[in-house]
Amino acid sequence: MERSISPDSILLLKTAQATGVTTAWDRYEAQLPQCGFGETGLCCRHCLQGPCRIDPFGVSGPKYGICGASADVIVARGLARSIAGGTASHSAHAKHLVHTMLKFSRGEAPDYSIKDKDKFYAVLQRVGITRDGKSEEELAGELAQLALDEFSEREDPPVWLKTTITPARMQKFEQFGLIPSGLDSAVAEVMHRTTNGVDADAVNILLGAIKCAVGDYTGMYLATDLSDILFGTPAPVMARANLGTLKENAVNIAVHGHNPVLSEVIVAQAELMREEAIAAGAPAGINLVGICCTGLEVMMRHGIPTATNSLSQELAILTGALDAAVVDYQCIMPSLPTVASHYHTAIITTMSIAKITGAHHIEFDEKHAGQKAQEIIRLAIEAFKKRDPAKVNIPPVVNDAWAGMSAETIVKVLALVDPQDPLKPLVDNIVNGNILGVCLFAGCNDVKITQDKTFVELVKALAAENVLILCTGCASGSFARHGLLTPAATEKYAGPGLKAVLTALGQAAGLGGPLPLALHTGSCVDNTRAASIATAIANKLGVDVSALPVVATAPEAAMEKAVSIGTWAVAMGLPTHVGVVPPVTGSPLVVQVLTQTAKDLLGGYFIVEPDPKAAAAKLVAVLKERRAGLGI
Ligand code: BF8
Ligand code: SF4
Repeated sequence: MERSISPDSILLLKTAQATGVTTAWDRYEAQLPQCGFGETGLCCRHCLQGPCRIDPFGVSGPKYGICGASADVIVARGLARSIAGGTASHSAHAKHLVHTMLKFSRGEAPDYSIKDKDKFYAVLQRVGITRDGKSEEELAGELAQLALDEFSEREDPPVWLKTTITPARMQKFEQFGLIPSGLDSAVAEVMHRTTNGVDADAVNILLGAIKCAVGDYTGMYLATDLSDILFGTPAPVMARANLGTLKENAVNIAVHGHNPVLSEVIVAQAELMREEAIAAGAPAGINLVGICCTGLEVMMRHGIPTATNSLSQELAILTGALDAAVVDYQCIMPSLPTVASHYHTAIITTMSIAKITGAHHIEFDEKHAGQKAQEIIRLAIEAFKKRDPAKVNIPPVVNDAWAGMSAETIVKVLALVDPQDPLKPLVDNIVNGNILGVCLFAGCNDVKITQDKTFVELVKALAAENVLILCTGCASGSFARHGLLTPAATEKYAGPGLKAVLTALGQAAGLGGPLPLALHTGSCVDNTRAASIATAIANKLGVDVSALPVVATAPEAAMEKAVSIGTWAVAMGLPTHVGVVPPVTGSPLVVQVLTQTAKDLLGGYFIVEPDPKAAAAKLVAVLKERRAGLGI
């Protein structure tokens, strides 16, 4: 199988081969064939009597685990635990932001401030906190406390859930018992009910898993709100992409991971430390680039280039020009220090919960944020001094990429066409058929799929059918690296109706051309930005999200976080495509619930289709079915 269609990845994979450096692709191939029990979800290790394995063909092998768990129960429990893993990740990210805001409110985080006051006031109003002459710090403290209360057990539905979804969706969640009592308790409940001897009804387990995923949505919404308040709501910004954004004559530092709490301070300090880098022999100073979602956060807010994605993160080191990778948490390969041992690159971990053997560790804390960021940058400058010029091999691949398309930005652009009723131009163009529907691209790169191939083929096929594209996370990174976040891509790939709409909006926004083919809506936690637009449209039309011609896709999904996001997208009523077969095929019942029964209960459901052309055809058919349902 071809490993990647990304030119910079292809070039550096050759370097890896020539120099004997092992990458994720090599380790994947060394695993093949992967375990069939694991692939079908039929392996259970939830107690020490296991591992138990069920015969996937139902022929002569075991049909039950030692405790009597069936294939359906084992598969459902495995999926539920993945969703709990994803939810725990996003919720921990959100909680980190809550603590930062709390520290700010107490004067214990001097490097932070309320950057976006408009959003601050809008969120306060939405969650029901009155301003009443209170100071900014007092209000921040109240908001942080309310947010913190979302995590533990509470009697009322989570505030960030009930204030952000349609009334009809809220009713549905009540009807099916899908409202989590708290974000942490949602995860804990799944861990409890999936342990040996608790929930042994596959459908009930799946409902519990969906409830947890609704908690995932809630935590993600909260994280995006607090990030925008503390660091600014993204506005349109032209950035660049690919590993060609590394500079031979600069100290190159990659910020990698997910949470902007540290990377925002690094961006600020890097400006101040330029002279130190120049004095060390780097005439271009400090060049910050991003990897994964931390990278996308600073791309959205500061135009910092996105160098590469999760799957190809090791390749950044193989350029020989990366002086440091500063990581926080999630999607960071434990292999980074091993790859870096062939080069001069400093791998710097910063979180107490996310250390890697062989990396430097500089523990970050909000109280000393600026000082810690300086320490980190100084370590990068020291590493730069050890760079071997003979090993520098930066692929000459750079693409332009527009970012910063937050929900607020999209509404502002639409308001240029109709200031009284900003959503009207979008709704009108959906009704008149210029736009067939909307597709949110999310999720990862997955080593099981040629990197970026499904992303690129699927987006081109959907855009040609006049589907408006939003993207987040590694989908945004992938499109950025292939020049698809540009007006030129719109000219080339958009169908006539979509092109006309994007051109009218781009001209209204003063771009002198169309908006980019795909609107980069943010990092993975920012998937709720797209959900908020769908909710606003649904509320405007007086329908539920499940009636709208809106779909989601994670064509190259890899992580548990992608599973939890996909599941809440389904819970919200969105048909959701996945291009990688998840480990559920060992249970026809689970497959049926996810792909069919969910449609009857929630409106949303999973569509599993690895082939991009077939996936495009299925998604277009779904959008047409939704349009027919609305009578348009
Ligand atoms: O949260 S898309 S590989 S980087 S999990 Fe990870 Fe997947 Fe990328 Fe960001 Ni999201
Ligand atoms: Fe086996 Fe049941 Fe234990 Fe799972 S929980 S390992 S199926 S005995």
